[in-house]
Amino acid sequence: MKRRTFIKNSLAVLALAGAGTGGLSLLDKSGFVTTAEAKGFTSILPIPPLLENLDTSGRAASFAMDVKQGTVEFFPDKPTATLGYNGNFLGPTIRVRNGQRFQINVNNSLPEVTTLHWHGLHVPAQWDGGPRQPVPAGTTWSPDFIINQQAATLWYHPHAMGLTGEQVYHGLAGLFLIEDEVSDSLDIPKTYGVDDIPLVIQDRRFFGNGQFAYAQNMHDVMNGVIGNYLLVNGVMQPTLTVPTGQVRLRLLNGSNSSIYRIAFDDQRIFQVIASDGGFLERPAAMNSIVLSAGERAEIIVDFSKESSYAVISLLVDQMGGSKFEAMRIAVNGKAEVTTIPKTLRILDIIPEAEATKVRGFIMETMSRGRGRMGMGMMGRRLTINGKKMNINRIDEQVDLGSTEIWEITNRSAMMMNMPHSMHLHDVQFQVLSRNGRIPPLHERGRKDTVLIMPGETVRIISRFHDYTGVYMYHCHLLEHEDDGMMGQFEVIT
Ligand SMILES: [Cu+2]
Repeated sequence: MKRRTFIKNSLAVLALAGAGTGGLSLLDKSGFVTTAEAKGFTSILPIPPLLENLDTSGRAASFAMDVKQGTVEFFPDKPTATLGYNGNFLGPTIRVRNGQRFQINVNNSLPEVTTLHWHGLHVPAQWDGGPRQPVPAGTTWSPDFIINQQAATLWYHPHAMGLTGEQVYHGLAGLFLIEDEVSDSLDIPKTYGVDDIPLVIQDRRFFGNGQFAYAQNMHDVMNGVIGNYLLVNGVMQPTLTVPTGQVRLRLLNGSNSSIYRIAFDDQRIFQVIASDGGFLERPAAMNSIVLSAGERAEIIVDFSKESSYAVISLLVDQMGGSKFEAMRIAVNGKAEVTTIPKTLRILDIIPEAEATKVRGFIMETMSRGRGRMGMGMMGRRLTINGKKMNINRIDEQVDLGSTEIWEITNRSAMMMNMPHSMHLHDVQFQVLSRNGRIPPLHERGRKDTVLIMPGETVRIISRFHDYTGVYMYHCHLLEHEDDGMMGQFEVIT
């Protein structure tokens, strides 16, 4: 991961050069703020408000979402221009039930086009919210569909052509939780904001005037826009107070292009109970977990043995970049849940023999034979199967009702050892293998986004059921996606 050391080293050197001036004045030559002046963990972790309608009488859950501009004072007296859903930064947590009819009016109050993509949702193509469903400035888009999948921690964010990275960076993202009879019946922490805690983890960098330093120069496109400040639910260095018992954390790597290794300062073991698309068969014990941009995991952490007011730190290692003390967790109060179940749900395993087709996808940082440094590479870098996104071209056609294996290879050229994060719309897939090996326990449930390291081949299997139409597959490093590392598959009858 040499790719990020350039930024990091240059920032570190310049930060040292400016040491002593304090706070916001520590800038490097490019004008980025380079020191994380401590907030001292004095802020309380904000919990995004719930947008839900638990009426199960058959009526639709109807919501309104305003996509708007705002400001946030990440630094005193330097308001940062932001974007938010129904607020200044990030959005509410939508919570629905499997089988519920979901209606929402998405009103675009921005001066530019946006879209709203339901990341991980199995929805009709017309309501997917990808680049094919633009919501022009000043208009309203009104999806209406039936929730048709198991309990999971999903999320939503904009996905307009070439604008995804910038809009997400400025604050457009929120969680989307689905509950079902299994999540109801399991004896796991499920009181939202008390022992069931959403954590949207993102990094940002800032200019000295407090504005987000979002650029798409060539370096940032290739490496992703990597931040030197860490936000959890939109706040730097917050503290969360939890009860003395089992606590469920719903982790989202909501960064644009970072890969996070998440752990606790005492290296404690926690139980991973869910991947992107829902519960695992049984909890997987780990003491750190890697999430690439767009991936989620639900973990349960045992705080039952802590004394009152014990403080544990959540650490986020931006692999190849900075290491952050992201958040502190103070333990206090009566436990709601003290033990967790040994089994979670029967996995609906997709047998390999069910697949009728195998497709290959090469994610490449530089197209072979055209990779000479110079003008020739400008339009060709970051491709899938040698192509960049073209909204007028369907790259793959898939039969409705079929099961397919997709073999995805990260073939990074020399000196361009770039990880990628492959995301498919429409489906929740199952990982068959990583470089020929069975994936680790926590990757054996349903997923919609998968990290593919340089040189790796990951085989996934999915069922293309229920809906026809055009969907995207793309790298979820958002600067790669915006540069065209994306293709379209059409499900046909
Ligand atoms: Cu990528």
